[in-house]
Amino acid sequence: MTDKIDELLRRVEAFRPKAAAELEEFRVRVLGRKGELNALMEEFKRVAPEYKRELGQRINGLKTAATERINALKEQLQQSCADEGLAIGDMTRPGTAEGIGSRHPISLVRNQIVGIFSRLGYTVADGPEIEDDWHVFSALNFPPEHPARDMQDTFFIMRNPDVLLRTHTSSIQVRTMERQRPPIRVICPGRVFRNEAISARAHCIFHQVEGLFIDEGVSFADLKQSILYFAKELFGEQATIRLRPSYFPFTEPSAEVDVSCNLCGGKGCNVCKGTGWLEIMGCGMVDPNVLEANGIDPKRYSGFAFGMGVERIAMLKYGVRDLRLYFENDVRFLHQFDAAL
Ligand code: 2U9
Repeated sequence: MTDKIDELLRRVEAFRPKAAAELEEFRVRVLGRKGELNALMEEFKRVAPEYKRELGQRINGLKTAATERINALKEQLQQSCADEGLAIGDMTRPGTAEGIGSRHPISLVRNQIVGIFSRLGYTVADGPEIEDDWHVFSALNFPPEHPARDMQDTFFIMRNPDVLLRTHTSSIQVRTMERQRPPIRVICPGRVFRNEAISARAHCIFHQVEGLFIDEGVSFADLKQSILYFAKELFGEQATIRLRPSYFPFTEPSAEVDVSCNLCGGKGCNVCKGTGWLEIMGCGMVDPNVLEANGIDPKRYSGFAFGMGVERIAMLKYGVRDLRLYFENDVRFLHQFDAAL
């Protein structure tokens, strides 16, 4: 019985009516003739004499607390109606607007990126976050001594070197190649995990979107034109790109892609550090070793792949200076994206 009394007391204290009718309904339910308090009184009659004193005091306390709270709430409601010059029960009173949430900036930007490639004919693919060595490293031409395989860089589960959190979404493309023959055209969004210290520029969890296109006769020119189309769709028609040579184990040749700075129009500012360019992604022609390891004949087929960090793209697009803001979920930050797509 003590539990029941305490539970009702908690409900009384937590009750926040929006309208007088709601308060009256609550009052009848708690204090009315057939209400919850009287039901407790009935139960009290059957309580053993040695418990009567303590329980009686508790029920009386509950009755006083409920009456006082309901009266106070009634006064509050009357006051707020008086402030607005309206009477209780006035059906013309404006309603109370419920605040609704908005999409997270990472979801917004991921959807934009995926939408652009979907319109180019890519299908969206998904895969597990907990992976094995083959799908994250070996199938992608990572040599056994590559530093990414190190505990310093990768989260292994239960110290098992074959159970790990994926460090890139490339494992989704590997799984796509297992079940599909070329032509393959997939876009793979997802969360990835790296053993990194958290700072304004790095996080141990972030989001990637990667793409893979394999068919007969796919060339570097196809790659460049696809990326240019993507950059113009995302940053505007004025955007241009440049490719700088780079290295990844899974692509050859490989390149880093820069887009012309959308803040200074390429003249140079503090965001692009005076260069006029912002790095947005990496890309390259799929290494023949990768095609072969995944059962695709490199003499017949070629392909390109690309990958980007969604947090980074969102930072460049919306001028976000600190990556940690994405993970704090402070509504004052999130509501700034209400108007975005
Ligand atoms: C297969 C073959 C090739 C995916 C690629 C990149 C280049 C790249 C980084 C961008 C910033 C990761 O988020 S980041 O740190 N990615 O530069 N990713 S090409 O290449 C693949 C994937 C799958 C089978």
